[in-house]
Amino acid sequence: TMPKEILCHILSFLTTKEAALTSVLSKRWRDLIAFVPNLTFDDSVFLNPEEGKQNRYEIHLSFVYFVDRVLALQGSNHSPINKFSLKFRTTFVSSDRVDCWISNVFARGVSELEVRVAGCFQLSSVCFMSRNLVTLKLNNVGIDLLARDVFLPMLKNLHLRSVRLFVDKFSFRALPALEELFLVSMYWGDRDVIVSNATLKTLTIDRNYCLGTFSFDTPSLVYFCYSEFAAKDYPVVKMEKLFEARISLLVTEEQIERARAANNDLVEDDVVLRLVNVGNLIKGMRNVRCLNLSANTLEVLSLCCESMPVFNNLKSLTIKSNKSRGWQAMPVLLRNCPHAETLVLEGLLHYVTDNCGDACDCLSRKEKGRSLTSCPVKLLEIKGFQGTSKEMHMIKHFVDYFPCLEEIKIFYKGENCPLQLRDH
Ligand SMILES: *[C@@H]1O[C@H](CO)[C@@H](O)[C@H](O)[C@H]1NC(C)=O
Ligand SMILES: *[C@@H]1O[C@H](CO)[C@@H](O)[C@H](O)[C@H]1NC(C)=O
Ligand SMILES: *[C@@H]1O[C@H](CO)[C@@H](O)[C@H](O)[C@H]1NC(C)=O
Ligand SMILES: CC(=O)N[C@H]1CO[C@H](CO)[C@@H](O)[C@@H]1O
Repeated sequence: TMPKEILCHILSFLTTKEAALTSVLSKRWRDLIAFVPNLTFDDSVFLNPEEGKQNRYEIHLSFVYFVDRVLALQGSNHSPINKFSLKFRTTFVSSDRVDCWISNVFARGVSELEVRVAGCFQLSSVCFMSRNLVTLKLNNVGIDLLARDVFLPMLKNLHLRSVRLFVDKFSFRALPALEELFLVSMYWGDRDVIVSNATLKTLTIDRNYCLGTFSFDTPSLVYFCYSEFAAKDYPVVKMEKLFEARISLLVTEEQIERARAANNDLVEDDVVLRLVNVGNLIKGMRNVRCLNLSANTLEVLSLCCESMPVFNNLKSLTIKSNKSRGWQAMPVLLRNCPHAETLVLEGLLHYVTDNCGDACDCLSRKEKGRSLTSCPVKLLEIKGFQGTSKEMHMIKHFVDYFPCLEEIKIFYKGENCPLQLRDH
């Protein structure tokens, strides 16, 4: 028979309920549940809606008792624990009970904690006090937190999704080992958000609600993913070590209209000013090597052409196109990437504007293709090709004007392999 460690390892892949069910099989398996180092409790296993019993009070309570029992069993065996994951939607779990469970696993040196709740749940600050915790993932909880309650000296990964943080003055300073931070669907109101940490390497900001400013004092940041409505401004952006950035601004149709109508008189316009300030974010990213911009972002950058930095380290540029978004900023962007080697265009069709003629052949121009002739791109990848003659003309134009082009890869819409082009 298999050694105990291997059996426990296998059990770690199951949710704890399934693991506990296996304990029905034999006394040996039953004893093993006490030693499983990764615990995943998910009440959907208990509240199975198919059986129409999700409303029965005992069923809800049985989840709570089950967690209690497994933890008690493990505690009395002094077994080590790596991971504790708790997912529930029942409203029969009290905040005190969850605190007890968390304290229990913290005392046993757990390194990963995940709490995911459907609905509202108020968590105490207990989960921000652990000497051993390396990964903390919170989803859909509210926490009242004082900066002095934060003690996570080992924490490397922090994922906060829909977490309502009520803090006096939260800064990530209290997390000296932090390397990875996810801020998703957070509600910041009109506060100014500052992400400041010398050790942070990976930062993902996704669909937060933030009307104030965003600052990034993150000198070690390597990967930055930003998918967000424009903040009021970006007063500090320090990302000197940035390797890859994916910027996907969220904009409303109204913002696009105001941006297109904008002229110098309108810079008082708050909406336009926000979009102009996106330039401050882009400026801070000037050392990036791989830059990936969405169609909205490229459109917004048409308001930031004046402040566009020179991307001296940039080797690879990816642009997603959309037929209702313009390429107005494309010429200045290409001119400001003096060492780009790869250009990936995810779609070619775009909204025609005055200046795109500097890059493509939408409008006939005297100085046709001007911005391409200084661009050292060697590899051009075109994705989502639809085979229209407009696209064909554009590709021919690129071939004519990019002076260093060595290779073109064209991918048909929905295909992962490039088209095989025959030599003529
Ligand atoms: C158990 O948890 C640890 C710590 O989070 C993790 O490194 C490991 O891969 C997990 N093992 C399994 C089988 O899920
Ligand atoms: C660019 O980013 C989008 C999502 O943000 C992703 O789907 C795409 O694969 C990225 N492209 C490259 C070349 O990294
Ligand atoms: C293009 O942009 C419009 C408007 O934002 C959006 O509805 C549409 O899904 C986008 N198309 C693609 C292919 O991304
Ligand atoms: C800038 C900043 O707040 N840095 C914090 C995050 O990481 C370092 C690691 O040494 C801490 O010392 C800082 O408090």
